[in-house]
This record gives sequence, structure tokens and C-alpha cells, in this order.
Amino acid sequence: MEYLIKESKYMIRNDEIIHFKKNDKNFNILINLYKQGLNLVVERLNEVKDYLNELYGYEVINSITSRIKSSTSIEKKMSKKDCPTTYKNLINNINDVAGARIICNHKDDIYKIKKYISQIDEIKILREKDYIKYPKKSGYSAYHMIIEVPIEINNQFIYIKVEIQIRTKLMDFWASIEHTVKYKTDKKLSTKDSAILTAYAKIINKIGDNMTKIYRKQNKEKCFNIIDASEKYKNMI
Ligand code: 0O2
Repeated sequence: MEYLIKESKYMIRNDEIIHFKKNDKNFNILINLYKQGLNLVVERLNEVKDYLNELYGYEVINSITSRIKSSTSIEKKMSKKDCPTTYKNLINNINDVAGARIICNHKDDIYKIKKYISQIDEIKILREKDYIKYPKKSGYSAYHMIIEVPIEINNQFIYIKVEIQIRTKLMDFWASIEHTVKYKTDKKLSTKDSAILTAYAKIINKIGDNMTKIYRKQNKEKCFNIIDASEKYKNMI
């Protein structure tokens, strides 16, 4: 028989059906493993935040938030993907059970951030999605990284998937409103309002680019801090 986790304390069979109930022991065990993985990722992202903010001399990363997807949301997503609700399918097909979100001011900072994340030893990148270069039809824009990190259970390592979303404040503003009025609601949004939201995504994108240009012009000296700071932090990442 194939086990997802063989460790005697954590016996979860690959083909076991998830019950999505608060008292489902194995589901809670799995969610706890995702929590451990997420904590490790958030710790590392906070180190990247301190590093980059010092390196560039301004707040490259404004904030880092994290969440574990609710069981209802996992169940809905599995059903949307036509996935039988087994543990193996959950682990293989749902990439954002654990999710971290990084918010910054400027679009070009997103690429600095993702570069430093990909240099962290413990983090293995499985997939990247650039919805900035290639926004979704809805207008959704962000940079997504699906990564995995090792978690140790009784001298045995298991790998936990985490989705990292990197967005500017403007992208985040658009996505959080669109999330509640269209993306994650059963109420259908009119074609007209839907088209307006897509148009606003483009306008917001333009505003962000233009404000970044003004910021960079006025703050050229901030880039010169890089050499000093990289000496100070050279052994960190
Ligand atoms: P929630 O409630 O935000 O968690 P895949 O990884 O390709 O197998 P997935 O996970 O659908 O499938 O990938 P995708 O499309 O990259 O979306 C992942 C997440 O990005 C979504 O999670 C949303 O958080 C966000 N997202 C994607 N498209 C949109 C969009 O059009 N509008 C908004 N507001 N957010 C979007 P969830 O689980 O779908 O939702």
C-alpha cells in the first residue's frame, strides 16, 4: 500500500478520501505540516525583506502576509478542477493550500524580490507564473511562484508546497476588489462592469509605471547603496 506519509505517527494513505471536517485527524495533521512549511517560508521572506530594504535604501518590500486556505475553499477548488478528494490529489493539484503574499510599491521591485527568493537554498522553485508580462484576461496581474520547502519529521524530510504571490499595492488593490465582486462570488457581474474592471486594470498599470518613473528620477542615489550593503550582507543569502 502506498503511503503519503509513512512515519508511524503520521500514517496517511495516498488514496484516502478527505472528509473536510474539523475533527478529521489526518486532514488536521496535513494542514499542520503546511503551517510548518509556511512558517519557514515567511521567516525566510522576512530575511529577504530586511536584506533588500537595507540593500536598496528604501522599502522594497512593504509587507508580507500569509494564510492557510480554508477547508471549504480547498474542497471547492478540488471540485472545480474535477479532482476526486484524495490526499494525493490535494497535494499534487492544489498548489496554494499554504500561501504567502508580498506587497511592494514598484513593478520592477517584483523582479528583484523574486530573484532573491530564488537564491535561498531551502527553497526549490517548482513553477513561476508571470501575470505581469502576461496578465490574465480578467486584467489580474501579479507574479506567482510555486515553491517547496523541506520540513523535518523525526529525522525524515518531507517537502511542502507554498504559493508566493508578489504584487504591487496597486495590483493588490485591484485584485482584492475584483476578488469580492467577480472572481470569488457566485453573483454574476454584468458584462459592462466586468469590462470596466478589465479596463481599470490597464489604467492602474499605467499609473503605477508613471509614478515609478517619477520616483526613480527623484531617488537615483538610492541605487548607489547597493555596493555598501552587499558587503555587509554578503554571507546572508
Ligand atoms: P483565492 O480565494 O484567492 O485563494 P494552477 O496552480 O494553475 O493549477 P490556480 O491555483 O487556479 O491553478 O492558479 P492561478 O490561476 O495562478 O491562481 C492562483 C490564485 O491567484 C487564485 O487563488 C487567486 O488568489 C489569484 N487569482 C488568479 N486569477 C485571479 C483573478 O482573475 N482575479 C483575482 N482577484 N485573483 C486571481 P484561488 O484559489 O483561485 O482563490
